[in-house]
Amino acid sequence: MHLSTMGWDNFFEEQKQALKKVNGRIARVTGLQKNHVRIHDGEEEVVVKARGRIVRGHGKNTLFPVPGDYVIEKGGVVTRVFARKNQLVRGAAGRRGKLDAAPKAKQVIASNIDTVFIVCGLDRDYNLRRIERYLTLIYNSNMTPVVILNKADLHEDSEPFKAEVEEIALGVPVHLISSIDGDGVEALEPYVTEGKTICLMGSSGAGKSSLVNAIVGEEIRIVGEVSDFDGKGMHTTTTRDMIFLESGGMIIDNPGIREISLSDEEGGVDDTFPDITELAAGCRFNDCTHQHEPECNVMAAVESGELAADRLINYLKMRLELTFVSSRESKTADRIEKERWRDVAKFQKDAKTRT
Ligand SMILES: Nc1nc2c(ncn2[C@@H]2O[C@H](COP(=O)(O)OP(=O)(O)O)[C@@H](O)[C@H]2O)c(=O)[nH]1
Ligand SMILES: [Mg+2]
Ligand SMILES: [Zn+2]
Repeated sequence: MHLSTMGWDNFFEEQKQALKKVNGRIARVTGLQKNHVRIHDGEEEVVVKARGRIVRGHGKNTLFPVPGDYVIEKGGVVTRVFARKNQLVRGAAGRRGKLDAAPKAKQVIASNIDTVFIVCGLDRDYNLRRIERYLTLIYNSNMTPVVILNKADLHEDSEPFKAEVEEIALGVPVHLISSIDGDGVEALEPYVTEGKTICLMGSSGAGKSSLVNAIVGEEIRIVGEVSDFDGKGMHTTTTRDMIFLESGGMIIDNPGIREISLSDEEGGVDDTFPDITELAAGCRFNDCTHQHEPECNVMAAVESGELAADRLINYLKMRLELTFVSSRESKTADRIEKERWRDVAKFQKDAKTRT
């Protein structure tokens, strides 16, 4: 293996050329735990330290390495993190029900990703609203999503699930697969060609590790394993998150996402709900909240059956959640929480009485 087959390209080469000299070796981060980083330089994989909690990055930025990063390591210590092409960011989550509910800092989970696989099991895991949340997070991170509906073997006909997801994930490829018997897995090959990096997202039990095994054709990941994270979403042991495929592609499994919360600087909610954004253009008021205003085109679409009430409810929930995240006023968390749900509850009630 060579760095260039590990996704290293001109974007990083230019950064390297801008350095006076490379003091150490260049490698890619394949896993991490608090102060330890697992790196692969194309020849060997070693566990090294990230000095303190912060490492000198590109220019004046300080970056803590995450899986997918390219770094310079010297003498067992990571000394530099190359600037990222993109980063998967878990939004700031307020600690609910506590007085000190200041939003936590945003957390970077993985970087330099070409495609994110949203893995969803066609069992109890199946949840359209959760898929919408993942989509928003991925769009906010400037990445390309693909939905993988796993465990298709549990149903005689799983096509209706696909159709349903396609309806909410507009323009996003949706694949039906079974990791257990390998059905549909070959359709994922175009995403994992040489130098491409995939990141897996999805609930515990969705079948992410099984999918890795199905793609590799060997039991290299432990199925049924519940990952061991500390409060910051970091592994408590230095596990290997990045898997190198024979095709030259890479898959990051378990990069430290257990729950999703959102931030919305890039308009990810609107990207996830383009149908609602379009309908909203027909509302009488520019700042219509689509909850109680007269001549609201969005509510009209729900009433006529053109837009699913559930979809609007999820959209409103996400909007409220984002308001919550950005709300740094002196209100107590309880108060914000109450307000946050009041409007949704009212809408749900209204929607029921309307239909
Ligand atoms: N029926 C069925 N079960 C599956 C499939 N893929 C995974 N599972 C089961 O789902 C459970 C969780 O799988 P795992 O790969 O550990 O999920 P992870 O937590 O997302 O990594 C295990 O019991 C697997 O055997 C599938 O395609 N079909
Ligand atoms: Mg797993
Ligand atoms: Zn409206």
